[in-house]
Amino acid sequence: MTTSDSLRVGIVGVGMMGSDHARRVASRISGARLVAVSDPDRPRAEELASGYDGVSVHDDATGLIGSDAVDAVILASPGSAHEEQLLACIEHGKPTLCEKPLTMDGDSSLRVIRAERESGRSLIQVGFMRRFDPEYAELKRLLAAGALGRLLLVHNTHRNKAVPSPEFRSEIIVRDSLVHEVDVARFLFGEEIEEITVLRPAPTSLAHEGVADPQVAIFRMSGGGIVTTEVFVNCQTGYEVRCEAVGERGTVTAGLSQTGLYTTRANLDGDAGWWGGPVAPDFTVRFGRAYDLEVQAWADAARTGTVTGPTAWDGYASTAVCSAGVESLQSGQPVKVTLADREVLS
Ligand code: ISE
Repeated sequence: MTTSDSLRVGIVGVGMMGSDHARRVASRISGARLVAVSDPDRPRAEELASGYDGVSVHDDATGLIGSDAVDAVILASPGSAHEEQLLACIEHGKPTLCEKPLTMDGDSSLRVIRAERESGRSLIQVGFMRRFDPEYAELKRLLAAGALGRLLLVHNTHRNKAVPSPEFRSEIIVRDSLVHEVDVARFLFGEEIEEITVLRPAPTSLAHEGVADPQVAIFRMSGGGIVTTEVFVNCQTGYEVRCEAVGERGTVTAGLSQTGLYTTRANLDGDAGWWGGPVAPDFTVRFGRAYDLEVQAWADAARTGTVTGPTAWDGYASTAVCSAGVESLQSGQPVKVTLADREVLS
């Protein structure tokens, strides 16, 4: 395609994230347009398509991926469906933005990397949107410019108001939620994670029966730095995601300003007033700008046949760390992370 053609985008999976991306591609991304959707829940896909002009509905992901009317694909389906769908995207040479996790374990992620390498083209970007959040991006820029000196520690907070599905078990918290901070750690340090420990404090009574929530993860980076992360997916208040980097000569925190307006209010029930502001209800709100920047960067790169965001390797490395994390969650012990050799991977 030439750079003047607009990228015809198909979206696989139109749940919360897929429908959010559909709105984005249809209205806010330049050089791209929404042309197709698919979802196992066909009425849901039809309802979404009916809101836009010229969007076709496919019975299944394979049909959408193989369609000549689709140039590029966003995979917003569950992680367990990704391997097969990614292999189809590679086979058809379609640039793909794949929501995290890349796949559910290291071996399947490696199969995807190998297929992409064999195709001779860079096709896959993984949906680690925090890298595109203006504050996280500025934090990374400050670190790279040496403003804090050497990076020593990172402390992350990752809270969701609640997860309605009882299927969102303890392991899923690691693979689907903690995976973001796995990527943040690799991104900020520019190193791999060597060892992971996932602790289970006494759980909140508001989690589903038997679910370890909250969790506290500790990563040891290859250069010796340490990253701590609290993940708490039933915190009740809202979506709170922050990251504090501690360097030799200072600290920087991203995510404190997510509340929007600072307000003071009279308290009608008592004599003292309130100060504060709203907490974002969910990730589509908190990271709305980051998703816009992420999808724009993906579409721009796809139109020129490149990938500039997180790659399949980033997806593989984070999946491998999460598999070790699940092992640690079960044993309570630190678990070493073993990655394939990136250079000799064939
Ligand atoms: C969800 O899939 C996300 O990606 C959100 O960013 C994360 O906060 C949430 O816990 C995940 O379930």
